[in-house]
Amino acid sequence: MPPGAPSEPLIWDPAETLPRAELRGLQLERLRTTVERVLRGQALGAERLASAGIAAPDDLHSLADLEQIAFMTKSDLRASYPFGLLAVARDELVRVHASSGTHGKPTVVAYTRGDLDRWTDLMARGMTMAGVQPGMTIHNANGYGLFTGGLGFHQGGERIGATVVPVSGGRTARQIMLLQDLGAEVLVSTPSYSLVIAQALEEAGIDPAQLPLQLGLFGGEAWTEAMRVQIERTLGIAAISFYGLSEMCGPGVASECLAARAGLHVQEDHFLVEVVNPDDGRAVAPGEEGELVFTTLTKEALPLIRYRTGDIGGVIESPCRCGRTTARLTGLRGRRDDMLIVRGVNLYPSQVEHALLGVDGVAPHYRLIVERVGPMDELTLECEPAGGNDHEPLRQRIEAQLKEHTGLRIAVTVLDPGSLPRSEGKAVRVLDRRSVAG
Ligand code: DLL
Repeated sequence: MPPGAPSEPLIWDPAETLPRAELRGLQLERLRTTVERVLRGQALGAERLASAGIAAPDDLHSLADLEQIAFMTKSDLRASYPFGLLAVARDELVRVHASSGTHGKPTVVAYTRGDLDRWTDLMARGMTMAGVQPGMTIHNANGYGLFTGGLGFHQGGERIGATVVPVSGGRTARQIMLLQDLGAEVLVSTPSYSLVIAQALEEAGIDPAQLPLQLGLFGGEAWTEAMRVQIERTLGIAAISFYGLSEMCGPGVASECLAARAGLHVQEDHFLVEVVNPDDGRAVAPGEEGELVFTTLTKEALPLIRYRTGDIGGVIESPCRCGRTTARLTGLRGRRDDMLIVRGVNLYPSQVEHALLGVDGVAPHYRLIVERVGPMDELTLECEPAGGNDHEPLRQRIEAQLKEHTGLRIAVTVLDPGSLPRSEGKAVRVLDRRSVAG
Protein backbone atom coordinates (compact mmCIF):
# COMPACT_ATOMS: atom_id res chain seq x y z
CA MET A 1 0.00 0.00 0.00
CA PRO A 2 1.46 3.42 -0.86
CA PRO A 3 2.30 5.78 1.99
CA GLY A 4 -0.64 7.95 2.96
CA ALA A 5 -3.30 5.47 1.78
CA PRO A 6 -6.15 5.08 4.24
CA SER A 7 -5.41 1.93 6.22
CA GLU A 8 -8.78 0.90 7.60
CA PRO A 9 -11.62 1.71 5.27
CA LEU A 10 -15.03 1.78 6.89
CA ILE A 11 -17.92 -0.48 6.08
CA TRP A 12 -20.71 1.53 4.44
CA ASP A 13 -23.59 -0.85 5.11
CA PRO A 14 -24.01 -3.52 7.82
CA ALA A 15 -25.53 -5.75 5.10
CA GLU A 16 -21.94 -6.36 3.94
CA THR A 17 -21.24 -8.33 7.12
CA LEU A 18 -24.43 -10.40 7.48
CA PRO A 19 -23.90 -13.98 8.65
CA ARG A 20 -24.20 -16.12 5.50
CA ALA A 21 -27.32 -18.00 6.66
CA GLU A 22 -29.08 -14.70 7.23
CA LEU A 23 -27.90 -13.45 3.86
CA ARG A 24 -29.31 -16.58 2.18
CA GLY A 25 -32.68 -15.92 3.87
CA LEU A 26 -32.69 -12.33 2.66
CA GLN A 27 -31.77 -13.44 -0.86
CA LEU A 28 -34.68 -15.89 -0.99
CA GLU A 29 -37.11 -13.26 0.24
CA ARG A 30 -35.86 -10.76 -2.34
CA LEU A 31 -35.82 -13.36 -5.08
CA ARG A 32 -39.50 -14.00 -4.48
CA THR A 33 -40.17 -10.26 -4.78
CA THR A 34 -38.24 -10.27 -8.04
CA VAL A 35 -40.26 -13.25 -9.29
CA GLU A 36 -43.42 -11.37 -8.45
CA ARG A 37 -42.26 -8.32 -10.42
CA VAL A 38 -41.32 -10.45 -13.40
CA LEU A 39 -44.61 -12.36 -13.37
CA ARG A 40 -46.49 -9.09 -13.22
CA GLY A 41 -44.55 -7.03 -15.73
CA GLN A 42 -42.01 -8.88 -17.92
CA ALA A 43 -43.57 -11.21 -20.49
CA LEU A 44 -40.41 -13.06 -21.54
CA GLY A 45 -39.24 -13.60 -17.96
CA ALA A 46 -42.70 -14.78 -16.95
CA GLU A 47 -42.65 -17.31 -19.80
CA ARG A 48 -39.30 -18.69 -18.57
CA LEU A 49 -40.68 -18.93 -15.03
CA ALA A 50 -43.82 -20.71 -16.23
CA SER A 51 -41.70 -23.28 -18.09
CA ALA A 52 -39.94 -23.99 -14.79
CA GLY A 53 -43.31 -24.48 -13.06
CA ILE A 54 -43.19 -21.16 -11.22
CA ALA A 55 -46.55 -19.40 -11.40
CA ALA A 56 -46.32 -17.56 -8.06
CA PRO A 57 -43.48 -16.35 -5.80
CA ASP A 58 -44.14 -19.11 -3.27
CA ASP A 59 -43.53 -21.79 -5.91
CA LEU A 60 -39.88 -20.98 -5.31
CA HIS A 61 -39.08 -23.03 -2.21
CA SER A 62 -35.34 -22.48 -1.98
CA LEU A 63 -32.52 -20.73 -3.81
CA ALA A 64 -31.66 -24.09 -5.39
CA ASP A 65 -34.97 -23.98 -7.31
CA LEU A 66 -33.42 -21.23 -9.38
CA GLU A 67 -31.55 -23.91 -11.34
CA GLN A 68 -34.79 -25.00 -13.01
CA ILE A 69 -35.18 -21.63 -14.72
CA ALA A 70 -33.79 -21.09 -18.23
CA PHE A 71 -31.09 -18.42 -18.63
CA MET A 72 -31.55 -14.91 -19.94
CA THR A 73 -28.90 -13.75 -22.40
CA LYS A 74 -27.73 -10.66 -24.22
CA SER A 75 -29.64 -11.94 -27.27
CA ASP A 76 -32.86 -11.71 -25.25
CA LEU A 77 -32.05 -8.08 -24.51
CA ARG A 78 -31.24 -7.41 -28.16
CA ALA A 79 -34.42 -9.08 -29.34
CA SER A 80 -36.39 -6.93 -26.88
CA TYR A 81 -34.61 -3.70 -27.88
CA PRO A 82 -35.10 -1.12 -26.54
CA PHE A 83 -37.72 -1.55 -23.80
CA GLY A 84 -39.26 -5.02 -24.25
CA LEU A 85 -37.97 -6.36 -20.92
CA LEU A 86 -39.17 -3.45 -18.78
CA ALA A 87 -41.18 -4.60 -15.77
CA VAL A 88 -42.53 -1.11 -15.03
CA ALA A 89 -44.38 1.53 -17.04
CA ARG A 90 -42.20 3.88 -19.14
CA ASP A 91 -43.19 6.86 -17.04
CA GLU A 92 -41.58 5.30 -13.97
CA LEU A 93 -38.14 5.53 -15.55
CA VAL A 94 -35.78 8.31 -14.54
CA ARG A 95 -32.66 7.24 -16.51
CA VAL A 96 -31.43 4.98 -19.27
CA HIS A 97 -27.88 3.81 -19.94
CA ALA A 98 -26.50 1.50 -22.60
CA SER A 99 -23.49 -0.65 -23.30
CA SER A 100 -21.97 -0.19 -26.71
CA GLY A 101 -22.71 -3.25 -28.78
CA THR A 102 -20.30 -4.73 -31.25
CA HIS A 103 -23.37 -5.97 -33.11
CA GLY A 104 -25.05 -2.75 -34.16
CA LYS A 105 -27.67 -1.71 -31.63
CA PRO A 106 -26.53 -1.06 -28.07
CA THR A 107 -28.04 -2.86 -25.06
CA VAL A 108 -30.35 -0.36 -23.41
CA VAL A 109 -30.95 -0.58 -19.66
CA ALA A 110 -33.29 1.51 -17.51
CA TYR A 111 -33.66 2.68 -13.92
CA THR A 112 -36.55 3.76 -11.72
CA ARG A 113 -35.85 6.37 -9.05
CA GLY A 114 -35.47 3.51 -6.54
CA ASP A 115 -33.04 1.67 -8.84
CA LEU A 116 -30.90 4.77 -9.15
CA ASP A 117 -30.89 5.28 -5.41
CA ARG A 118 -29.84 1.68 -4.72
CA TRP A 119 -27.14 1.80 -7.42
CA THR A 120 -25.76 5.02 -5.90
CA ASP A 121 -25.64 3.33 -2.52
CA LEU A 122 -23.86 0.29 -3.94
CA MET A 123 -21.27 2.58 -5.48
CA ALA A 124 -20.81 4.31 -2.12
CA ARG A 125 -20.30 0.85 -0.57
CA GLY A 126 -17.72 -0.20 -3.13
CA MET A 127 -15.87 3.10 -3.07
CA THR A 128 -15.79 3.12 0.74
CA MET A 129 -14.46 -0.44 0.67
CA ALA A 130 -11.77 0.79 -1.74
CA GLY A 131 -10.66 3.47 0.71
CA VAL A 132 -12.53 6.56 -0.50
CA GLN A 133 -13.41 8.85 2.39
CA PRO A 134 -15.47 12.02 2.78
CA GLY A 135 -13.49 15.07 1.79
CA MET A 136 -11.30 13.30 -0.75
CA THR A 137 -11.20 14.54 -4.32
CA ILE A 138 -12.06 12.06 -7.09
CA HIS A 139 -10.84 12.67 -10.63
CA ASN A 140 -13.38 10.72 -12.69
CA ALA A 141 -11.95 10.02 -16.14
CA ASN A 142 -14.58 7.43 -17.07
CA GLY A 143 -16.74 8.49 -19.99
CA TYR A 144 -19.90 10.38 -19.01
CA GLY A 145 -22.91 9.44 -21.07
CA LEU A 146 -24.50 6.14 -21.91
CA PHE A 147 -21.53 4.28 -20.35
CA THR A 148 -22.36 3.53 -16.71
CA GLY A 149 -18.75 4.08 -15.60
CA GLY A 150 -18.98 7.88 -15.58
CA LEU A 151 -22.21 8.59 -13.73
CA GLY A 152 -21.93 5.47 -11.54
CA PHE A 153 -18.74 6.58 -9.80
CA HIS A 154 -19.96 10.18 -9.84
CA GLN A 155 -23.07 9.36 -7.83
CA GLY A 156 -21.22 7.08 -5.40
CA GLY A 157 -18.52 9.67 -4.75
CA GLU A 158 -21.04 12.39 -4.04
CA ARG A 159 -23.00 10.16 -1.70
CA ILE A 160 -19.87 9.46 0.35
CA GLY A 161 -19.25 13.19 0.62
CA ALA A 162 -16.18 13.26 -1.58
CA THR A 163 -15.60 15.98 -4.18
CA VAL A 164 -16.10 14.63 -7.69
CA VAL A 165 -14.31 16.19 -10.65
CA PRO A 166 -16.38 15.00 -13.64
CA VAL A 167 -13.61 15.17 -16.22
CA SER A 168 -14.86 12.29 -18.40
CA GLY A 169 -12.49 10.47 -20.79
CA GLY A 170 -10.10 11.95 -23.35
CA ARG A 171 -8.23 15.24 -23.77
CA THR A 172 -5.38 13.77 -21.78
CA ALA A 173 -3.34 16.98 -21.52
CA ARG A 174 -6.25 18.60 -19.72
CA GLN A 175 -6.54 15.57 -17.41
CA ILE A 176 -2.91 16.10 -16.40
CA MET A 177 -3.48 19.77 -15.72
CA LEU A 178 -6.53 19.08 -13.55
CA LEU A 179 -4.80 16.28 -11.65
CA GLN A 180 -2.05 18.71 -10.78
CA ASP A 181 -4.20 21.76 -10.07
CA LEU A 182 -7.10 20.15 -8.18
CA GLY A 183 -4.98 17.61 -6.33
CA ALA A 184 -7.21 14.53 -6.55
CA GLU A 185 -6.36 11.64 -4.22
CA VAL A 186 -8.48 9.21 -6.26
CA LEU A 187 -8.33 8.44 -9.98
CA VAL A 188 -11.23 6.64 -11.67
CA SER A 189 -10.78 5.27 -15.20
CA THR A 190 -10.40 2.10 -17.18
CA PRO A 191 -7.10 0.36 -16.37
CA SER A 192 -5.86 0.95 -19.93
CA TYR A 193 -6.63 4.68 -19.82
CA SER A 194 -4.79 5.06 -16.51
CA LEU A 195 -1.63 4.01 -18.35
CA VAL A 196 -2.25 6.63 -21.02
CA ILE A 197 -2.52 9.21 -18.25
CA ALA A 198 0.66 7.82 -16.68
CA GLN A 199 2.51 8.13 -19.97
CA ALA A 200 1.28 11.70 -20.45
CA LEU A 201 2.50 12.60 -16.96
CA GLU A 202 5.90 11.19 -17.80
CA GLU A 203 6.03 13.09 -21.10
CA ALA A 204 5.11 16.29 -19.30
CA GLY A 205 7.99 15.68 -16.88
CA ILE A 206 5.65 15.32 -13.90
CA ASP A 207 6.62 12.82 -11.23
CA PRO A 208 3.41 11.11 -10.00
CA ALA A 209 5.00 10.91 -6.55
CA GLN A 210 4.64 14.69 -6.37
CA LEU A 211 0.86 14.42 -6.82
CA PRO A 212 -1.49 13.60 -3.92
CA LEU A 213 -2.91 10.58 -5.82
CA GLN A 214 -3.29 7.54 -3.55
CA LEU A 215 -5.97 5.34 -5.05
CA GLY A 216 -7.10 4.19 -8.47
CA LEU A 217 -10.54 2.66 -8.97
CA PHE A 218 -10.44 0.74 -12.22
CA GLY A 219 -12.78 -1.48 -14.20
CA GLY A 220 -14.89 -1.79 -17.29
CA GLU A 221 -12.46 -4.21 -18.95
CA ALA A 222 -10.45 -7.28 -18.07
CA TRP A 223 -7.00 -6.60 -16.64
CA THR A 224 -4.35 -8.83 -15.13
CA GLU A 225 -2.33 -8.76 -11.92
CA ALA A 226 0.69 -7.91 -14.07
CA MET A 227 -1.17 -4.84 -15.35
CA ARG A 228 -2.06 -3.90 -11.78
CA VAL A 229 1.61 -4.04 -10.78
CA GLN A 230 2.51 -1.85 -13.76
CA ILE A 231 -0.17 0.73 -12.91
CA GLU A 232 0.74 0.82 -9.23
CA ARG A 233 4.40 1.22 -10.02
CA THR A 234 4.03 3.96 -12.60
CA LEU A 235 1.39 5.99 -10.76
CA GLY A 236 2.43 5.22 -7.17
CA ILE A 237 -1.12 4.30 -6.12
CA ALA A 238 -3.09 1.31 -4.84
CA ALA A 239 -5.16 0.03 -7.77
CA ILE A 240 -8.58 -1.45 -6.95
CA SER A 241 -10.78 -3.47 -9.29
CA PHE A 242 -14.47 -2.68 -9.79
CA TYR A 243 -16.63 -5.12 -11.74
CA GLY A 244 -20.09 -4.70 -13.13
CA LEU A 245 -22.18 -4.66 -16.25
CA SER A 246 -24.90 -2.37 -17.50
CA GLU A 247 -27.47 -5.16 -17.42
CA MET A 248 -27.13 -5.38 -13.61
CA CYS A 249 -26.71 -1.64 -12.91
CA GLY A 250 -23.19 -0.84 -14.14
CA PRO A 251 -20.18 -0.77 -11.80
CA GLY A 252 -21.15 -1.65 -8.22
CA VAL A 253 -21.89 -5.36 -8.63
CA ALA A 254 -18.57 -6.41 -7.08
CA SER A 255 -15.37 -4.70 -6.02
CA GLU A 256 -12.19 -5.22 -4.04
CA CYS A 257 -11.56 -4.07 -0.50
CA LEU A 258 -8.39 -2.08 0.10
CA ALA A 259 -7.71 -4.16 3.20
CA ALA A 260 -7.16 -7.46 1.39
CA ARG A 261 -7.51 -6.98 -2.37
CA ALA A 262 -8.08 -10.70 -2.68
CA GLY A 263 -11.13 -11.05 -4.88
CA LEU A 264 -14.06 -8.73 -5.55
CA HIS A 265 -16.82 -8.69 -2.91
CA VAL A 266 -20.16 -9.35 -4.61
CA GLN A 267 -23.01 -7.20 -3.30
CA GLU A 268 -24.95 -10.36 -2.63
CA ASP A 269 -27.96 -8.77 -0.98
CA HIS A 270 -28.65 -7.18 -4.41
CA PHE A 271 -27.22 -9.72 -6.84
CA LEU A 272 -27.24 -13.49 -6.64
CA VAL A 273 -24.22 -15.02 -8.34
CA GLU A 274 -23.86 -18.49 -9.87
CA VAL A 275 -20.93 -20.01 -11.75
CA VAL A 276 -21.85 -22.39 -14.56
CA ASN A 277 -20.06 -24.45 -17.14
CA PRO A 278 -20.32 -22.28 -20.27
CA ASP A 279 -20.90 -25.34 -22.46
CA ASP A 280 -23.73 -27.10 -20.66
CA GLY A 281 -24.95 -24.42 -18.26
CA ARG A 282 -24.60 -26.67 -15.18
CA ALA A 283 -23.20 -25.39 -11.88
CA VAL A 284 -19.46 -25.96 -11.56
CA ALA A 285 -17.94 -27.40 -8.37
CA PRO A 286 -17.42 -24.78 -5.59
CA GLY A 287 -14.38 -22.62 -6.29
CA GLU A 288 -14.07 -23.71 -9.92
CA GLU A 289 -14.04 -21.25 -12.79
CA GLY A 290 -16.89 -20.88 -15.21
CA GLU A 291 -19.30 -18.33 -16.64
CA LEU A 292 -20.76 -15.86 -14.16
CA VAL A 293 -24.55 -15.74 -14.04
CA PHE A 294 -26.34 -13.04 -12.05
CA THR A 295 -29.90 -12.59 -10.81
CA THR A 296 -30.99 -9.14 -9.72
CA LEU A 297 -32.67 -9.11 -6.30
CA THR A 298 -33.80 -5.50 -5.96
CA LYS A 299 -34.12 -4.12 -9.49
CA GLU A 300 -37.51 -2.64 -10.40
CA ALA A 301 -37.25 -1.42 -13.99
CA LEU A 302 -35.25 -4.29 -15.46
CA PRO A 303 -35.20 -7.35 -13.22
CA LEU A 304 -33.18 -10.19 -14.75
CA ILE A 305 -33.33 -13.76 -13.54
CA ARG A 306 -30.27 -15.89 -14.32
CA TYR A 307 -28.54 -13.52 -16.72
CA ARG A 308 -25.52 -15.07 -18.44
CA THR A 309 -22.77 -12.48 -18.43
CA GLY A 310 -20.31 -14.19 -20.79
CA ASP A 311 -17.61 -13.35 -18.21
CA ILE A 312 -15.33 -16.11 -16.99
CA GLY A 313 -14.33 -16.19 -13.34
CA GLY A 314 -14.77 -18.02 -10.06
CA VAL A 315 -16.43 -17.36 -6.69
CA ILE A 316 -15.04 -18.04 -3.22
CA GLU A 317 -17.06 -17.84 -0.02
CA SER A 318 -14.34 -17.92 2.64
CA PRO A 319 -14.36 -14.97 5.06
CA CYS A 320 -12.23 -11.98 4.13
CA ARG A 321 -9.92 -10.29 6.57
CA CYS A 322 -11.71 -6.99 5.95
CA GLY A 323 -14.63 -8.36 7.97
CA ARG A 324 -17.12 -8.63 5.11
CA THR A 325 -18.93 -11.93 4.71
CA THR A 326 -19.83 -11.56 1.06
CA ALA A 327 -18.56 -14.01 -1.56
CA ARG A 328 -15.71 -12.83 -3.78
CA LEU A 329 -15.11 -13.04 -7.51
CA THR A 330 -11.70 -14.34 -8.46
CA GLY A 331 -9.70 -14.78 -11.65
CA LEU A 332 -11.80 -12.56 -13.90
CA ARG A 333 -10.00 -13.48 -17.09
CA GLY A 334 -12.25 -11.87 -19.69
CA ARG A 335 -15.29 -12.62 -21.75
CA ARG A 336 -15.85 -16.00 -23.29
CA ASP A 337 -16.39 -14.24 -26.64
CA ASP A 338 -12.84 -12.91 -26.38
CA MET A 339 -11.41 -16.41 -26.17
CA LEU A 340 -9.36 -17.27 -29.25
CA ILE A 341 -8.78 -20.78 -30.47
CA VAL A 342 -5.31 -20.92 -31.95
CA ARG A 343 -4.19 -24.26 -33.39
CA GLY A 344 -6.70 -25.98 -31.12
CA VAL A 345 -5.55 -24.17 -27.97
CA ASN A 346 -7.93 -21.88 -26.05
CA LEU A 347 -6.32 -18.54 -25.38
CA TYR A 348 -7.59 -15.45 -23.58
CA PRO A 349 -6.00 -12.07 -24.35
CA SER A 350 -5.42 -11.75 -20.59
CA GLN A 351 -3.01 -14.73 -20.74
CA VAL A 352 -1.01 -12.88 -23.37
CA GLU A 353 -1.08 -9.71 -21.26
CA HIS A 354 0.21 -11.64 -18.26
CA ALA A 355 3.10 -13.14 -20.24
CA LEU A 356 3.97 -9.92 -22.05
CA LEU A 357 4.18 -7.79 -18.93
CA GLY A 358 6.53 -10.32 -17.38
CA VAL A 359 9.19 -9.25 -19.87
CA ASP A 360 11.53 -6.44 -18.86
CA GLY A 361 11.71 -3.47 -21.20
CA VAL A 362 8.23 -3.76 -22.69
CA ALA A 363 5.57 -1.02 -22.50
CA PRO A 364 2.09 -1.97 -21.21
CA HIS A 365 0.38 -1.33 -24.56
CA TYR A 366 -0.44 -4.20 -26.90
CA ARG A 367 -2.82 -5.56 -29.49
CA LEU A 368 -3.47 -9.02 -30.89
CA ILE A 369 -4.14 -9.45 -34.59
CA VAL A 370 -5.97 -12.60 -35.64
CA GLU A 371 -5.76 -13.67 -39.28
CA ARG A 372 -6.80 -16.71 -41.21
CA VAL A 373 -3.91 -18.40 -42.99
CA GLY A 374 -5.34 -21.32 -44.96
CA PRO A 375 -7.54 -23.26 -42.54
CA MET A 376 -5.62 -21.98 -39.49
CA ASP A 377 -5.97 -18.92 -37.28
CA GLU A 378 -2.68 -17.11 -36.88
CA LEU A 379 -1.91 -14.65 -34.12
CA THR A 380 0.44 -11.70 -34.10
CA LEU A 381 1.15 -9.68 -30.98
CA GLU A 382 1.94 -6.02 -31.57
CA CYS A 383 3.65 -4.20 -28.72
CA GLU A 384 6.06 -1.39 -27.96
CA PRO A 385 9.37 -1.13 -26.12
CA ALA A 386 9.63 0.86 -22.91
CA GLY A 387 12.21 3.60 -23.34
CA GLY A 388 14.98 2.99 -25.81
CA ASN A 389 15.15 -0.82 -25.74
CA ASP A 390 16.36 -2.52 -28.93
CA HIS A 391 13.54 -4.12 -30.89
CA GLU A 392 15.04 -7.42 -32.00
CA PRO A 393 16.34 -8.80 -28.67
CA LEU A 394 13.09 -7.67 -27.06
CA ARG A 395 11.04 -9.42 -29.74
CA GLN A 396 12.91 -12.66 -29.13
CA ARG A 397 12.44 -12.45 -25.36
CA ILE A 398 8.71 -11.83 -25.73
CA GLU A 399 8.27 -14.73 -28.16
CA ALA A 400 10.07 -17.06 -25.75
CA GLN A 401 7.96 -15.87 -22.82
CA LEU A 402 4.72 -16.33 -24.79
CA LYS A 403 5.75 -19.83 -25.81
CA GLU A 404 6.51 -20.71 -22.22
CA HIS A 405 3.24 -19.31 -20.82
CA THR A 406 0.76 -20.27 -23.51
CA GLY A 407 2.43 -23.21 -25.22
CA LEU A 408 1.92 -21.40 -28.53
CA ARG A 409 4.34 -19.88 -30.96
CA ILE A 410 2.95 -16.38 -31.39
CA ALA A 411 4.59 -13.98 -33.81
CA VAL A 412 5.62 -10.71 -32.17
CA THR A 413 6.05 -7.32 -33.82
CA VAL A 414 7.76 -4.64 -31.77
CA LEU A 415 6.60 -1.24 -33.04
CA ASP A 416 8.06 2.18 -32.37
CA PRO A 417 6.95 3.75 -29.07
CA GLY A 418 3.57 5.45 -29.43
CA SER A 419 2.53 3.52 -32.58
CA LEU A 420 -0.38 1.58 -31.12
CA PRO A 421 -3.73 3.33 -30.77
CA ARG A 422 -4.34 4.45 -27.16
CA SER A 423 -7.78 3.99 -25.63
CA GLU A 424 -9.67 6.66 -23.72
CA GLY A 425 -12.12 4.04 -22.42
CA LYS A 426 -12.20 0.32 -22.97
CA ALA A 427 -9.11 -0.82 -24.90
CA VAL A 428 -9.61 -2.89 -28.03
CA ARG A 429 -7.14 -5.72 -27.49
CA VAL A 430 -8.03 -7.97 -30.40
CA LEU A 431 -8.21 -6.98 -34.03
CA ASP A 432 -9.96 -9.76 -35.89
CA ARG A 433 -9.01 -9.72 -39.57
CA ARG A 434 -10.52 -13.16 -40.26
CA SER A 435 -13.83 -11.94 -41.64
CA VAL A 436 -12.08 -9.38 -43.86
CA ALA A 437 -10.01 -12.13 -45.42
CA GLY A 438 -13.24 -14.03 -46.04
O1 DLL B 1 -18.18 -1.73 -18.00
C1 DLL B 1 -19.52 -1.28 -16.06
C2 DLL B 1 -18.30 -0.82 -15.35
C3 DLL B 1 -17.79 0.44 -15.57
C4 DLL B 1 -17.68 -1.64 -14.44
C5 DLL B 1 -16.66 0.88 -14.89
C6 DLL B 1 -16.56 -1.22 -13.73
C7 DLL B 1 -16.07 0.04 -13.96
P1 DLL B 1 -20.53 -2.60 -19.61
O2 DLL B 1 -20.10 -1.52 -20.51
O3 DLL B 1 -21.90 -3.14 -19.74
O4 DLL B 1 -20.43 -2.12 -18.12
O5 DLL B 1 -19.48 -3.77 -19.74
C8 DLL B 1 -19.55 -4.86 -18.86
O6 DLL B 1 -17.13 -5.21 -18.88
O7 DLL B 1 -19.39 -7.96 -18.58
C9 DLL B 1 -17.01 -7.48 -18.26
O8 DLL B 1 -16.80 -8.21 -19.44
C10 DLL B 1 -16.22 -6.18 -18.36
N1 DLL B 1 -15.74 -5.73 -17.04
C11 DLL B 1 -16.22 -4.72 -16.30
N2 DLL B 1 -15.48 -4.57 -15.18
C12 DLL B 1 -14.52 -5.53 -15.20
C13 DLL B 1 -13.44 -5.90 -14.31
C14 DLL B 1 -19.29 -1.73 -17.47
N3 DLL B 1 -13.17 -5.24 -13.19
C15 DLL B 1 -18.41 -5.82 -19.13
N4 DLL B 1 -12.70 -6.95 -14.68
C16 DLL B 1 -18.44 -7.00 -18.18
C17 DLL B 1 -12.93 -7.64 -15.81
C18 DLL B 1 -14.70 -6.29 -16.38
N5 DLL B 1 -13.90 -7.32 -16.68
